[in-house]
Amino acid sequence: MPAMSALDRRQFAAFGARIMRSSRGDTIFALSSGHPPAAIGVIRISGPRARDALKALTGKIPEPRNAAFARVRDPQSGEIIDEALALFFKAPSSETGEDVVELQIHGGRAVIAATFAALAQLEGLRPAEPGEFTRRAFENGKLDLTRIEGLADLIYAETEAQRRQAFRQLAGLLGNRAEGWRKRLVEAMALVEAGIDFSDEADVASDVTARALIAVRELATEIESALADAKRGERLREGLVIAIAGPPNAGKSTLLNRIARREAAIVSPHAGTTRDVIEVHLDLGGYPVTLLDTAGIRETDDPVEREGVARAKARAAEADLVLWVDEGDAPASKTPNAWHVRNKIDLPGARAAETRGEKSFAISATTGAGVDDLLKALTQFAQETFGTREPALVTRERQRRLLDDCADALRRARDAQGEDILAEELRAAAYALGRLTGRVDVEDILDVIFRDFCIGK
Ligand SMILES: Nc1nc2c(ncn2[C@@H]2O[C@H](COP(=O)(O)OP(=O)(O)OP(=O)(O)O)[C@@H](O)[C@H]2O)c(=O)[nH]1
Ligand SMILES: [Mg+2]
Repeated sequence: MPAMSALDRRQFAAFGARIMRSSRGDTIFALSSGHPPAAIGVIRISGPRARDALKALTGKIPEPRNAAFARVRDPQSGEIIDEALALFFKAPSSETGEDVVELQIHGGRAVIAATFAALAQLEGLRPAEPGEFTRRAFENGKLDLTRIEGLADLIYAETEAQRRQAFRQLAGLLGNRAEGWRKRLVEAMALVEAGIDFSDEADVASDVTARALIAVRELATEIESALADAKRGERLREGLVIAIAGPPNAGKSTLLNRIARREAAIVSPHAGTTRDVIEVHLDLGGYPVTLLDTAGIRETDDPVEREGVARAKARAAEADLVLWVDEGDAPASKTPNAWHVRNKIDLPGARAAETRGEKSFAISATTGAGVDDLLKALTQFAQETFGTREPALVTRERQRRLLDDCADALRRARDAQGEDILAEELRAAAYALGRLTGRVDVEDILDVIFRDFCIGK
């Protein structure tokens, strides 16, 4: 290896310092509640000096998990900053697995600033970096990666269905399944390894290998069926996309505004008003929906409008559903996932709705006639997309990729020629599951299992 240059060394030292800074030795603090001002502000402190910090600021340590009234003082001047509720959680029974203090103070900017300043004076304390509390919870084995993803989704959940899905993930729906799969996989690996050990006794070897292969087939089937879910978990996280498209001046923007109950898009009698794609977020019966208003589709020489039309077509092509709005009863656009919405039925001469094979609606975006029926049908569409089957296990692309890797390795294991290759594919499968939860070092587990296996056998 070539010698390090001075620059390399400096970078290396800086890297080391960063690692040291984020090391477990530090005690961190942060405002865990929302932006001030608010009635209450919750400051969390985590780390080996959390207890000392509480003592320094309030002069007392309440019984673990019991709330106590406390006066928060500046430790240098002794001046009272605020009156608070203090809680102490003793390691490892805390959110992060370390000693944790929660101070509930008044949520004013100056109160929080003064408390932060008091904490920063204390030795060994520093403000937390984003996500650092959760990171410590992970490092201390409190939460695996799938639960952390559930936690993040719970914080960002906007609708009931999203909240339920996020909560299931936080409670360990996928994490527990993956852990169970990994244990069975490790058992199969132990069998294969035993087969290799007994390779001079042919019947014993083929018997244990056959048992391992049965387990591999079962696992492959279960993981494949978890993956065959039409990606509804990911879709629920992201929400359904419904695009309003159609010729210019059909009343697309008027319809969007009526459904959104606000003037999100500009409406005008000029054809070609909407250029950019306008998005509004809706909660339809608990399901998240992004409704798009797009430029009226027509041939045009105006370069800006042409770009708008190109965007409209692209977004409509990617949408889960297109509402094709026009003024006649021309069939919906060729897209298979389009519903036909005939608008302006309030105008004299407009004919009554005609029912056809496809979904078809007759509305007036201006008066609102027929819009409730359209919304009911959209809600039902969302329900059918998300809600009819059992909850999805996979809710993120990352999880799907790793389960795909695992299933691929299991399929290769199934067809492997020879125990060595079989063992290697099972190791790859276990590695993918280990990365999914992030909780275990696969190699460590193997060492333990094999040691036990040899002693026990
Ligand atoms: N009578 C009647 N007029 C409507 C109705 N819906 C929209 N309009 C009118 O039709 C005109 C065009 O409406 P917009 O909502 O801007 O139409 P658009 O489809 O978004 O048009 P572009 O953005 O140009 O493609 C406006 O003058 C609206 O007031 C309706 O249901 N009844
Ligand atoms: Mg428009």
